[in-house]
Amino acid sequence: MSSREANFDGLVGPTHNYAGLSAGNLASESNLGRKANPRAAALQGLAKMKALHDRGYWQAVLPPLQRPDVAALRRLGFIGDDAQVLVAAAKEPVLLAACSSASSMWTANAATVSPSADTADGRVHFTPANLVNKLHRALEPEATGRILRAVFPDPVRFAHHAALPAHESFGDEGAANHTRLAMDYGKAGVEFFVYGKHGARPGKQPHRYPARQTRLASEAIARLHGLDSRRTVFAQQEPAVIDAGVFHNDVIAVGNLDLLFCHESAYVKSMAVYAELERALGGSLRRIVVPASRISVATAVRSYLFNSQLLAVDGGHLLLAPEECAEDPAVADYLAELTEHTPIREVLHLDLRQSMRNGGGPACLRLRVVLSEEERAAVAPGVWLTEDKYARLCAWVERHYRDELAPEDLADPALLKESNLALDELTGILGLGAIYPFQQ
Ligand code: SUG
Repeated sequence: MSSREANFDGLVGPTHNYAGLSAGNLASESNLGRKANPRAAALQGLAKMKALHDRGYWQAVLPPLQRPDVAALRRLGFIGDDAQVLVAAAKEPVLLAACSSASSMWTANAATVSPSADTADGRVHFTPANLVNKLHRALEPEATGRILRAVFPDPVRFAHHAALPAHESFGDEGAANHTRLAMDYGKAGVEFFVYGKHGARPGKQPHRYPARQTRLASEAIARLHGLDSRRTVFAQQEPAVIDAGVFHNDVIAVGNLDLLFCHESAYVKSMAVYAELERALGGSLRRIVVPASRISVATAVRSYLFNSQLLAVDGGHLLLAPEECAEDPAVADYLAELTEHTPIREVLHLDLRQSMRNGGGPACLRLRVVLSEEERAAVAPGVWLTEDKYARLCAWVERHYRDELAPEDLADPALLKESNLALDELTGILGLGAIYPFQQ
């Protein structure tokens, strides 16, 4: 039975804002305090989902986590009813912002996923990322795991693991540092893990910004998922690029099927990495390696060229890039040539500016899950995007989301009420039942 790739996009939550929470993510740092537009953010994300659905791709929606996370604020010692907790927490704006971030929208960081063709027990395996490097993101894994279990419920087809131990040695950022290459979606493929540092041994690592992913974490996931070591490749990200703002591998590389599109500075000993991928793939790896002479790392980070989605089309690939790529002359020139002499047949630009200002481009907003037809039929049916679901979700956003939100608005008890009301209704639209703690 044929397998295909499905994209599970994170729906942007009602608290989307710019709190400058991610050191090493240049967009997040530079947009601190700017007013956000949660309504536009959610609609931009939905428009991306719709564009891919319209082109015939399997497209699904993952609901946002409940924010502000009042339970987390209580764990930090803020007391009283919900409104009192928020007012008290407002005196510690960094903590309130961390507990209010809509960062679960970047579902490339939700989990690492291995398709059933790659795993020893023939199930699709999921390990939620522990995201230990950033306080606001470290609050995600438990609830994310709960949502993944609700969306992929069948234990015969889907295996769910707990997030790795919440310690820096096992820093794990999920699919953002994991690429699956294969000659065909349904055939055993190569799982390619990229880490920033080892986790237990000293060695090459960035000086300025953190290496969020460790090799120890990637190795643990490969074991948990029952991957074949002959088809598993580990590579270190070049520390200098992390220091230049490449906080995840998906900011400097993207792969799909037998194609790898990356910057020449992405990896330590890149030639050896390509050779290993080629050997593991057992077929010829197609590579588009962009030299610094064409596009500098700084331009790649600014434009988010490599955070594009690479999708299979007849006889090649479609590149779904952020609009910022069309605005940068060097990137625009490069992309114009790309379709002439590479397997990339078409480039589609989309406006995802609201998410981009927090360092989240097209690829950050989606979790890729390769599924057979039977596995697809075992997914909670209500999460698939359809024409009708798209219309209902847009109307739902228009009804519940604010069009302006600043970090100081996070203490507003009305925002919590609005958000919970919206999420309660959303679980009905997606047919997911009571997934949020406030619904229990
Ligand atoms: O973890 N930004 C996210 C962006 C994640 C992008 N994901 C991938 N590359 N796959 C992060 O740094 C910023 C939130 C703020 O500053 O308000 C934030 O969390």
